[in-house]
Amino acid sequence: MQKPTALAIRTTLIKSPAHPFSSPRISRTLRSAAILVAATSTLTAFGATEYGNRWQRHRNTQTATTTTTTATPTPTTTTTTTPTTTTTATPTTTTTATTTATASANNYYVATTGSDSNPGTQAAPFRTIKKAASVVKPGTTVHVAPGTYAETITTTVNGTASARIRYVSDTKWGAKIVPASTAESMWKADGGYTDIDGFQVDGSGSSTATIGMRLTGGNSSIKNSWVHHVGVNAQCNSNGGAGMLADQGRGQTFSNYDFTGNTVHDVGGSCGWFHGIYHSSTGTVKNNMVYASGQGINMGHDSHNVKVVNNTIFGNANYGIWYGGCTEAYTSSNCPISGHEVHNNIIYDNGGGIQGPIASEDGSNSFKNNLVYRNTRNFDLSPNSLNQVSSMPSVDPQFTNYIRTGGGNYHLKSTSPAIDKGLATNAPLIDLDGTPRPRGAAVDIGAYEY
Ligand SMILES: [Ca+2]
Repeated sequence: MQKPTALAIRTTLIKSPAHPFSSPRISRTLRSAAILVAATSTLTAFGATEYGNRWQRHRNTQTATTTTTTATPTPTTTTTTTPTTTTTATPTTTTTATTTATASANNYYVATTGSDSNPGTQAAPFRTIKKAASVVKPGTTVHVAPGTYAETITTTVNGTASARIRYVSDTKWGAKIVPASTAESMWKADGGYTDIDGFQVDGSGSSTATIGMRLTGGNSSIKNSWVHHVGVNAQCNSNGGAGMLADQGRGQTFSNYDFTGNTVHDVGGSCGWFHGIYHSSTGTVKNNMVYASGQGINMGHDSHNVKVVNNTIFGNANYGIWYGGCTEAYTSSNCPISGHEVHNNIIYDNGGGIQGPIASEDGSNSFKNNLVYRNTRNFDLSPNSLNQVSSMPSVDPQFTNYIRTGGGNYHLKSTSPAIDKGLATNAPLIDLDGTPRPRGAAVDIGAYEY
């Protein structure tokens, strides 16, 4: 083995808190377990063990500590329109499938005034999302009325490509999920072809819920949701956590997850084992705002071909965007960190900017038109990846009212250098407010189009 350089050692230490699956033996065992367990539909029990093991080998490099961030919890878009029936939000296959499903769907309704002995109609709704999830079929839409739902939700029924299952908060952020048990995940979507749209998840009432929403069934999405204060009371250790998480990657049974239009903040305090959005498979991360968390957007485990586009990421204790995961469990020949497209993102005022692996990285990841500014280190990338960087000058993006801990206004000022400087390729067709994109001469950088 080549003797590591000082730079390699330094970077390994920096990335290690977020770095999963260091052992090939553990990883292979977990892969086998994943396939077996998925086949028997008992992923719930599998989740905690797998997730915990990911970080086990890196405990010795952990340096951050847990703190409780006291950010203002209400983002600027609270009063915007209901996203649930708008199918133009995501220019991916998800949108098309959702439209098809809606046209042929049966519908169930859930409200805090309902009862699980009701038939689940609009006139006589269920009381719990859990009850609705037990009766859905491919093509079903579950409409959830505003109110607080103290539930630990596991959804297991699979939709299909042409008949997705949708869980919709009929008022954006109006249906609020709060912890009801000591479960690791507050909402775990094990069924595939599932869309979760417009919910609020508030984990502040639990010290054991370390994942807000988790997708494991493949071909699924979380859209337009607000996940906050997850893991802020948890121990900062290698068990880690995330506001939103997509599991199952290369060589495993399921893939293709989309995170679009979400606001995620206060996940894990300053703990480097916690992530706003953690993606370990294929898919997209677009139009999200992620802040005041341990890390911002993390593509670990077996992530590859993830399109991370038009996100606004600020004020996270560690990296804004981190990618990698295979560098120790695999060699570059069987698990290159490949095909990531990190474009049009604002990465501002984080502990680090964009960081990736030194080895096992084939130069196919691209980092274009990102505005990376005022991070402790803006770029911490391998030579292969640095060759793929085409970024804006490192200048102030000029938010309307920047507050590091949240509660500011993260739209662009008219003089912002981010305006009209994004790439059109893979850019979402609307912005985080639902405004059509592009507006003006070209796509802007960040989650909001000026
Ligand atoms: Ca524009």
